[in-house]
Amino acid sequence: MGKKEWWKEAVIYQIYPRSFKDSTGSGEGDLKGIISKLDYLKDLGIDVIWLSPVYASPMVDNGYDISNYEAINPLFGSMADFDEMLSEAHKRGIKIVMDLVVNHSSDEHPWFIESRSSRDNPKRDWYIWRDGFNGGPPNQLRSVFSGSAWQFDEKTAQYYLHLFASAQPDLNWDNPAVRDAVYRMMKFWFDKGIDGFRMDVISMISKFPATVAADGGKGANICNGPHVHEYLEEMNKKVLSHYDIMTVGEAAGVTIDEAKRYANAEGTELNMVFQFEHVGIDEDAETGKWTLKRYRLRDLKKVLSAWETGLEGKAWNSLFWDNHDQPRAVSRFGDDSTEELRQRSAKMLAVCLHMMKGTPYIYQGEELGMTNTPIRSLEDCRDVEIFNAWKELVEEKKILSPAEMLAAIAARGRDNARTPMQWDDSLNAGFSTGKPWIPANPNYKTINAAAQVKDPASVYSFYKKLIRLRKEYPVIVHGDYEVLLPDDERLWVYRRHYGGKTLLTVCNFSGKKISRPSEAKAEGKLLVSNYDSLSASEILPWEGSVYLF
Ligand code: TEU
Repeated sequence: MGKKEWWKEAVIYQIYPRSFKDSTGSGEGDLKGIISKLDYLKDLGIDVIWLSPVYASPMVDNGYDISNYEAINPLFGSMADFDEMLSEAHKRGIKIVMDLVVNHSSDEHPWFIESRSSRDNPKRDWYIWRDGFNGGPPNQLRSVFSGSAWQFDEKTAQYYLHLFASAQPDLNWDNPAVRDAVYRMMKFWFDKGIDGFRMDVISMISKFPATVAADGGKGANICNGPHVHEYLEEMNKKVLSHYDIMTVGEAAGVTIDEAKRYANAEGTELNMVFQFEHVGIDEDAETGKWTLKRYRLRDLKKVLSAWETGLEGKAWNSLFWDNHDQPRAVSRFGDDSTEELRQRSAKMLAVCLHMMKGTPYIYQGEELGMTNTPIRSLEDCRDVEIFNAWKELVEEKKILSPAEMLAAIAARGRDNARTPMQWDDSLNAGFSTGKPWIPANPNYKTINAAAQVKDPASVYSFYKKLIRLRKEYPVIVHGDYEVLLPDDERLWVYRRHYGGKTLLTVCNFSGKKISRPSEAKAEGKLLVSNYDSLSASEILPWEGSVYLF
C-alpha cells in the first residue's frame, strides 16, 4: 500500500488559464474568471488545481515562455488577483499547484537579454552557447518543435540551444547560480502558500555532453541526462522538503526504471511523474504525432498496465488521458461521432482511468466530454508547434500534402485542447463576451457545463460520482493492480485488491456488444456503470462498470 499522503487521495484538475474563463471581455481567460468558477470546481469535487503558466510572458508558447517568474501576466490579471484566487481556493479546500517552467525561459527574460549581450557577460553561462560547426549549427540536434535546436545570434556570432521554440532558450542547469535562482523563485511562491509545482519537461534539464557538443554530431539524446537526479535531489533538499506540497514532473522520455528514481517512495526527488508512453502509441515512425493512425487497445493496455505494476510499492503513478498538449480524449480513445456514443465513451474512459492506481488528472472540459474542434485551415490554428511542423513536413520535406497535414492537425493538434471551456450555450460558449483568442468549438450549443451540471445522467455528473467514490473506497486509492485478458483487443478488465476487498473494472473499448468472458463475471456490488441496466451475458458497447466484492 505505501505511505498515506494527501496527493495520493486527491483528484487534480488542470486549468489552461487562457481558455478557461474571461471576466473582462478581452477574449483571453483570466484569474478573476477562475475565481468565478471555483464553486463549479468545488461542486465537481476536485481537490487540487494545476494551473498552467500565468507568469509574465510574450506568449509565443502560451505562457510556457516566461519573461518574469515572479510576476503575473497582465493578460491574466495582477498579483493581487493571484493572491485572491489562492485564498478563495483555499477557503473551499482546494489546493493550487503551479507550473514550473525552468528548462527554458523566454528570450525576453532579463537573464537571456543579458546573456546574449556579450560573450563575457556574467550571465553568458546561464544559457547554452556554442560555436558553429563547419559554417552551420554546432550539431544536428532537432528541436521538439521542428527544425534545428540551435539558433544563431548575430550579436556575438554564436548559437544558443532551444529544445522548443527559438523564443525558448534552454537554461544551463550545470551552472549552480542558475539552480539557486530557480530555488529562490520557488520559495517565493511556496512562501505565498501555493501547494506544489507541476514541473515542465523536467526530464530535459540536464544535457548530455554529446547533445550539446559543437562537433557536427547527431546530438540525439535529450531526456534523463547525466545530472537530472542529482539536481532534483538538491532541489528537494534545499526547497521541496521544507513545505507540505506536491510535485509532479513532466517527464517525456521517462522509462519505468527512471520513474522509480524520479518519484521514489522515499521522497528524495518528486512525488509523481507524467509519462508519455501511452499517448505515443499512435505515432508514426516518419511523421511522429502528425498521423491519423488509431491506437490498438492491446498496446494501450500493455503500456499502462506495465506502469501500474512496475511502480507498485516503489513510486506513484499519475493518470491522464489528455492535457493542453493532447487532442481531446473522447475524440482519440472513444467515439465522438454521435451524441449517444460521445457520452457513453467519455464515461467509460473516465471509469477506466479513475479506477486505476495513481492520482487522476482531469483536463478542463474533459468532465463535459468536450471533443476535438473542427480545423479546416491554418487560420483556425494558433499553436507554434503546428506552424513549425507545417513548415517542415509540408513545405520543406514535402512528406505530407497540405490536406494530409490538415487532417493530422485536426486529429492531433494541441489547439484541440485549447478552445474555450464550454460554460453554456450563449455567445462563445459563455467563455467571453469579446472575441476569443481562439474560436469556441461550435458544438458548445449541445455540450456545455450549464446543461450538464443539472443533468444527473450527464458526463459531468458521472465524473462527480467517480470522484466521490474515490473518497469512500480506499481500495480505489491503495489497491494493487492486476490486468486480466491482456491480449483482448476490445475489453480492458482489471482488478484491484486491498484489505480483503476486490474491485473489478470492466471496460469495453468498442461500439460492439461482447459476450461476457468469465474474467468479467459480474459479482458483488455494482459501484458505478455508464448503463442503467446491464446484461449478465454481454458487455454492452462502450460499457464501463465497476464491482466491489
Ligand atoms: O511539453 C513538453 C513536451 O514534451 C512536448 O513535447 C509535448 O509532448 C508536445 O507539446 C506534444 O506535442 C511542455 C508543455 O506542456 C508544452 O505546452 C510546452 O509547449 C513545452 O513543454 C515547452 O515548454
